[in-house]
Amino acid sequence: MKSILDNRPQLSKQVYEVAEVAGYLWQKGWAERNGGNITINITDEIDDEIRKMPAISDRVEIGKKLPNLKGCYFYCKGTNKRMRDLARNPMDNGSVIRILDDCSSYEIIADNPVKPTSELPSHLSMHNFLIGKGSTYKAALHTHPIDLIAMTHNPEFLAKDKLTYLLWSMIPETRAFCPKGLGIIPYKMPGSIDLAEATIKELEDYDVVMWEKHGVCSVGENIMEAFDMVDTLSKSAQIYLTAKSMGFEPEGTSKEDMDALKIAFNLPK
Ligand code: 2HA
Ligand code: ZN
Repeated sequence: MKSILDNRPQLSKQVYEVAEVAGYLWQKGWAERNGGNITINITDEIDDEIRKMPAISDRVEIGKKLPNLKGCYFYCKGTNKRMRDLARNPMDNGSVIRILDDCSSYEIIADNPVKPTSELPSHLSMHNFLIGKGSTYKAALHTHPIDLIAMTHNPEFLAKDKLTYLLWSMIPETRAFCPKGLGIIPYKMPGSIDLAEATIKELEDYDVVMWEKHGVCSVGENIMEAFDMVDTLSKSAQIYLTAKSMGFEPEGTSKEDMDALKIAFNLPK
């Protein structure tokens, strides 16, 4: 079957990176059933031939006007599709959409009319926000990491930057590779515009945000970067939980050592 990826090595590379990460999400136990979603802004890879491709779906309302997305293209995981299937076959479990000129609707253009993720309002809001602030980030990831979600069931951890400092203090890499820390968003209905709006508000200060009792959202230059930040935070959460399960409260890196790290790595916070 003909695919939009045929003879487009750059576009293929990006989509197959998504497939690689989808496999990691499944292996980690972060992607039960259809859990989680990924979108990539592929507008830079779009040529005239793609621009002329006809729609293969009806026009669909996003539910929100997103002025920076006019004429943009995204690869999106499909709603109800499984990460473990996407890992093997990204173009049957996701599709390419074009944002229309009204900036509030989209159509699917390739390869199959697979309806995009239920979290499309949050994902597209994040991309709209990123473009608006001149960011070169192209990837948005939402996933369900067991350890990090479990931590959001403790109201004490939901105070601003409480989890950030706790997780940073478990292993120095976490502060170095997730230097803005972890934003917290109180529970909201999955897939809602409310959740989308709360998410972009937190992205002002963070690259990774927790959706209380639901999951994590992260943004990055590419999907590997977005994944690595969540993976690093999850490693810290596991160190914390392992110490607790051995019966003691982990000591955490001292304030002096944390401050020295901040200076040595020239970290923002
Ligand atoms: O795609 O994870 O939040 C399924 C979800 C919705
Ligand atoms: Zn989810």
